[in-house]
Amino acid sequence: MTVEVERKFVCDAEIMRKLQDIGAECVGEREFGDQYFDSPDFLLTLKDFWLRCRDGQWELKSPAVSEAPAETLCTRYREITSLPVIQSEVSKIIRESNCSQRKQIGQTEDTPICSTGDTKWLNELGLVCFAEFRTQRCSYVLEREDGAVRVDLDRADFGYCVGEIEVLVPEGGDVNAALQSITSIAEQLGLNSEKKVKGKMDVFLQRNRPDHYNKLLSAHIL
Ligand code: V4E
Repeated sequence: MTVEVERKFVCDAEIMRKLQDIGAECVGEREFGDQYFDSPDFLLTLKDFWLRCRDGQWELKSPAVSEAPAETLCTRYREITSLPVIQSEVSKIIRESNCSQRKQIGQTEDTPICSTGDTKWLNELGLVCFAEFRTQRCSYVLEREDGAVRVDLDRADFGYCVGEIEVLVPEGGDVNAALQSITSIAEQLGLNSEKKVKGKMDVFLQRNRPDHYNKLLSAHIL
């Protein structure tokens, strides 16, 4: 389990030059496809849980609890990539939320929900894909005394571009140090906007799933 500490930023035409100027090394470009899943009544995302399959690789992001002070421009999410752990966490949330309905249709707490089938577990938990898009990503790495910082420049296939400065902190690691590294790199890159920048999902939902988007806005998730 790791914690992803991240700050998004608006990419301008100069960003690649600025990254080179501060010593960031381009480590490659790739394209990937994401599918995000939730129940039709948004049980996961309304709890700020994001279940994703990226080119066959599953990941669950959920809000990280840490002692580092709240900071509006950076997000912190716990990342889980083990499918059995993901299935167990997601089952728990769905079961807790649906407890009474499930009992009415004859299922009990002991009913096994996850099975080995490829996507059978999604059907069994009533999860559906609510967002699907592809991203072209150009990645840079900046080696610092306190560790490596990654900067990704993303272009989604629905025409939205966003940059991210990201540090992965191992379990129990120093989230504060990660926040400081990110802030220092943002300053070096001349990112002085105090406004939170929208992620790809924010823009995707706003354009394609306004009901879902408005529910998440009302719940202060986005
Ligand atoms: C956590 C989250 C979502 C899941 C996707 O996260 P994100 O880091 O935006 O996407 P991506 O493609 O860069 O993933 P990576 O390659 O880093 O794993 S979708 C919405 N959220 C919540 C969220 C939020 N509330 N505010 C901001 C600024 N970002 C994300």
